[in-house]
Amino acid sequence: MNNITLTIIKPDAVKDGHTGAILEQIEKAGFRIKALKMKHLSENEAGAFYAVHKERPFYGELVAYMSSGPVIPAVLEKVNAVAEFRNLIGATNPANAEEGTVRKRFGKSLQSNAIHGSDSDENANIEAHFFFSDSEIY
Ligand code: 3AN
Repeated sequence: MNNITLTIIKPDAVKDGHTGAILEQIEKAGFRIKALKMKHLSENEAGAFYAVHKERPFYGELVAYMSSGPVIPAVLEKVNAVAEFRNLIGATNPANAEEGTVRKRFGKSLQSNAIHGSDSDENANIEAHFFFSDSEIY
């Protein structure tokens, strides 16, 4: 357990002005922000980030969506961060997410589901370093 996770506030949630509310919910849930930035991913960068999903039918749409506007990636710290954060954000499909979760509050659809959370400690490290160098993580 490395106690960090990587989140991305996705393009729709940023565009719709939910960044402040989402960051507030994250901090109130006990996560410490170790790194934060705004970035507009190119299609190549979005494709590289989601390379694990390359064979999935929704890959092309996912890459187009994630490069459609600026996103806000952040490295977060909490004991058991990966699992705790996935509880906070809720199910991938907002329609199935529990009441009060970030995806229930701000997600619009399976694709535009407001926020990303790493799915393992290994991927949390890889994803954190996709967006941030060691000197940008505090
Ligand atoms: P999670 O983000 O909950 O770990 P993944 O890793 O299965 O879910 O999917 C990555 C992203 O791909 C999701 N956040 C969602 O935006 C998108 N996605 C997943 N399944 C579908 C689908 N069937 N159709 C369209 N987009 C999808």
